[in-house]
Amino acid sequence: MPLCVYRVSSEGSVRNQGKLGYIVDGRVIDSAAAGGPERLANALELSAQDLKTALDGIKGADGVPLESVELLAPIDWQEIWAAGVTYLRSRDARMEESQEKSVYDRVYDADRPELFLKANIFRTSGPGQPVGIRGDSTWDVPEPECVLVINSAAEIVGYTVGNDVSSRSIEGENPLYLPQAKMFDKGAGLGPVIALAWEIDDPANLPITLVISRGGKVAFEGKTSTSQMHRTFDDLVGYLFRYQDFFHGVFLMTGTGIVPPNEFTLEDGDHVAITIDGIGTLENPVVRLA
Ligand code: DO4
Ligand code: MG
Repeated sequence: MPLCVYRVSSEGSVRNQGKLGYIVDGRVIDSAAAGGPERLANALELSAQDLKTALDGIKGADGVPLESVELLAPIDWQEIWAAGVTYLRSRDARMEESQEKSVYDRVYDADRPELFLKANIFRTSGPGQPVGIRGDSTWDVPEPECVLVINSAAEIVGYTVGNDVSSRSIEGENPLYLPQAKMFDKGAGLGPVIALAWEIDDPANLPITLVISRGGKVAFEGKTSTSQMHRTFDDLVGYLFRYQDFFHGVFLMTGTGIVPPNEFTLEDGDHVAITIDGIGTLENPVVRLA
């Protein structure tokens, strides 16, 4: 029974008119109307136990069929942060693309992880909405990542699917260009829903698949699992919350373990599907930003 952010018609803005929904047996319950948390931010201000209690209290309320709503990126006031080089495959790919190989090798083995600010709601695409590739980049990839949904008390209360769309040509030229390789309009994909932490049996063992289609044919397909991560989720959360608070909660992309071969780059019109077992599939078309 996951959480979602949704709208019931095409009226209103995709970015700020989303309601918090609780999906029970194929119905979407309007959390605010049913007496639950009004927005995602309010849900993430609660402890995990209080959120569970609040959702238990509304699960019998009336809802509308899931097919009748438009799912939006499941985010409101939170920042999206990201961890890098948490899988061996990511370390190897960065060392191949970069002129500064040792920074990736060193961070893979260091105690302190690589953490960077990735996006907010205004740069994030929900299910079915286009993700962007930069007009000034020549080598672009999707990065399929398990995303932690963390409350203000640093508890992991949910998981969603993320796409850390990245420019390999810009990051490869100089690691100091990382913010430009990572942050741009439509540069993050998120959704389709937030699976609640207490409903996921083994988050450290979730299969992740990526399928990129071009002209109706599969152009690349890859698989990994969160079991291949070189760090634990708790370790990443611990570092993220060092010396900073997230009053409305925060998202953390946990790094990619799937990187297409070096000759592959995303193109305008591609279709990206990322599946994490137990959470869902996030699908987005790709658009080259003008
Ligand atoms: O070091 C650059 C970013 C790495 C990254 O985003 C990842 O490993 O997923
Ligand atoms: Mg990444």
